[in-house]
Amino acid sequence: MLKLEFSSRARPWDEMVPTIMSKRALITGITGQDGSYLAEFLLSKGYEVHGAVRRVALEDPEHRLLRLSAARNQILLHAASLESFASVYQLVAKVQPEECYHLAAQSFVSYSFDDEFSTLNTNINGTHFLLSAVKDLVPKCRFYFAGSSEMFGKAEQLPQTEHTPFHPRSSYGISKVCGFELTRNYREAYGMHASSGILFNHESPRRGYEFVTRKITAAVARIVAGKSRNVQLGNLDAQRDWGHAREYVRAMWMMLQQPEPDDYVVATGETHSVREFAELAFSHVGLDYTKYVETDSNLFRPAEVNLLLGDYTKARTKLGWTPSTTFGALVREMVEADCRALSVGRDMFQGAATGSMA
Ligand code: GDR
Repeated sequence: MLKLEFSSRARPWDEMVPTIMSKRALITGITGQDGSYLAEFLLSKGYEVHGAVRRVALEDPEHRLLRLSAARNQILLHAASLESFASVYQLVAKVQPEECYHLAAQSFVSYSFDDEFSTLNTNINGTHFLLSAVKDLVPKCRFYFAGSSEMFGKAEQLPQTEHTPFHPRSSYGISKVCGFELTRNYREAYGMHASSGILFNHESPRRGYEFVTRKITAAVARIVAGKSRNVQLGNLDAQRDWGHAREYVRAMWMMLQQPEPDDYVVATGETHSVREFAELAFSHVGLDYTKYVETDSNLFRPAEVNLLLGDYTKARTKLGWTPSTTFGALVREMVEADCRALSVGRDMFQGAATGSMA
């Protein structure tokens, strides 16, 4: 945290010099993959970082705050429930943020088919409550909403841009369209600096185990360690535009530094199937994925999003943002991290360790 204050030896005219204070940011969803990278990034920029967490997270920090271990002592955490307007209002009143990053959501698409009602309630109300509280209490606060490529769903264009019509295929996707429209409406109706990132899939060693990439890389490590024999997956033919989460949080911050609020696609411009991901992950430890991957029809979704590919031209030209981690480097980093956690695989890693797209 950067905070310059005058010493007792300050001279009278020093009062003319403005005190440099750090900016105050509030992150919802700070315990997740993106929240933890964003917290670290904002700290590196000298921000005072506040995070909203569930009360249970404070009661079980060893597990629930694991991703925050590097930043834990430098951030301020507040127990809050995004399902209660009163709680959100109190949170914003207490923190008085200058930038607010709203990342918290029920973010697992598969689960949204099991419980549409809670997904819609939590995701839509959470965004609405926060926007409303920010408008009332800190109207100059810059607001970021975590939109998603799932809003494109059964996409009508390839690649997808900020102008591609939405056709969500799950209650999760619908909730994100609603949050996106709420954010746009608060921008237009109340003049708020409110922006949405339309982020395509972004992964890292901090990804939750329920998502397909981490499920695969964790399975590779367990198989190498002799703890598992195989892994069950659903639709191997789904194609996604996969980038690195650490780079995507930088784009969030860049959006809030612009003079005008706007919406941006954040993607790599490259798409790969789940099958390709599995093939590469297993081949990195010298294994043939066909011997270990089984398909389970129960893991197919009632309505699938088959192909996502993002065009990030606007983010590149207006924000100056570009991705740099290749698909191969992302898969490798995740496999190696999972293998390292089980102390296996070091002598098996295949291929050169180049991480850049350039
Ligand atoms: P997604 O991510 O739904 O794209 O949303 P996920 O990793 O869950 O699925 C990607 C694709 O893989 C297929 N798949 C499986 N998925 C899971 N989870 N488990 C499996 O066993 C499996 N087998 C095949 C899926 O059918 C799908 O096509 C992610 C989330 O982070 C969202 O919150 C975010 O908004 C979007 O990315 C951008």
